[in-house]
Amino acid sequence: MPEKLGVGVIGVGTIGRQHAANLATLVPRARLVAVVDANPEAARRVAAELAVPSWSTNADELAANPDVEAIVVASSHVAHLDGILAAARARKHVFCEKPMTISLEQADQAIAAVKQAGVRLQVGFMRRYDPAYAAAKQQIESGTIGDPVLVKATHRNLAVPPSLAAGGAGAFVDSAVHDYDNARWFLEDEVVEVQAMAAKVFDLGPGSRSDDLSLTTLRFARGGLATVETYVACGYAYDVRTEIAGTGGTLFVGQLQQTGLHLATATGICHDAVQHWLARFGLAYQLELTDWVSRTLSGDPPPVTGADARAALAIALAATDSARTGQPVRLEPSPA
Ligand code: ISE
Repeated sequence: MPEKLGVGVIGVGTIGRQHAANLATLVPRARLVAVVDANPEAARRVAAELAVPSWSTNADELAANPDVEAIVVASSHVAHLDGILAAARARKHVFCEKPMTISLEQADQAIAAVKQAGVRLQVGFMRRYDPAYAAAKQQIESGTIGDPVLVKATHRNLAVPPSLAAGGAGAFVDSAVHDYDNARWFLEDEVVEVQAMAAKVFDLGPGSRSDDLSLTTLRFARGGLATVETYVACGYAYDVRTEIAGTGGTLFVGQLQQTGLHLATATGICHDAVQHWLARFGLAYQLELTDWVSRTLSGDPPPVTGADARAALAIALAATDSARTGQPVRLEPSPA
């Protein structure tokens, strides 16, 4: 088995830069050999900071680089498909950030392209690598809570994330997609019905989104239910918590505190709060790419697939529709 994997990163904005830094410094079996960004200044800066030998603004150029054996796609959501197709054309393995694509047609195109090229595709639902979420999954698998029947998710950003402020695909696709993936993963079942409501809380100018605050209800094939709340700018913390209730117990995942420090005075006791997903899920991102690199080197199958990404996206798109029309949406089983 080769010792190290040569990796190129497409897109070095918020999450892409984090992935690049992890690959350069914290993932021992990776060699970060090239970065690309649509903004040349960002690509040049990250390459200089992390001592990356090559940078450019062209994804095909990165994919054709013989030192690049596998590619992380972390560009803007709308550009994910182009990154995956560039990797597939050059027959390089891929890790793509969530949401993998912004339409089901694009998801099918991405899945078909990697299949035809014979390369591997893993998708970035990093919560699955977070120690608390992973421990919850283990408890479920070992039967501790009996049959899991309900997932209740809270997902609040401190301030409007850049990908949402820029318009983008909306909060169901950008943010709630994590919780939809979690619900499928914890209940080990597929969603058959989606109902959602959304409200506009902030005035972000003309054309701004109308899903600042939303609630989604999911019905699963075997009868389980899930509720997902997203609030794009709650103003007090990055507040991500999930409960999984079963026939014999309940798991509570997540906390508001970043550190264990409390300040006690005559007026009360206070503590800090998690501010950003890069802090809350910092270790998860590191573990995720460490696992992706070793699986890519060893040939072990990816644990989070294009099919998982497609299923979560189908729920997000159905929720977007349901919030617009006020009607529940039935989901067809995804193609095998
Ligand atoms: C961002 O892209 C993420 O993936 C974060 O985990 C999520 O909390 C945030 O809402 C998204 O914009």
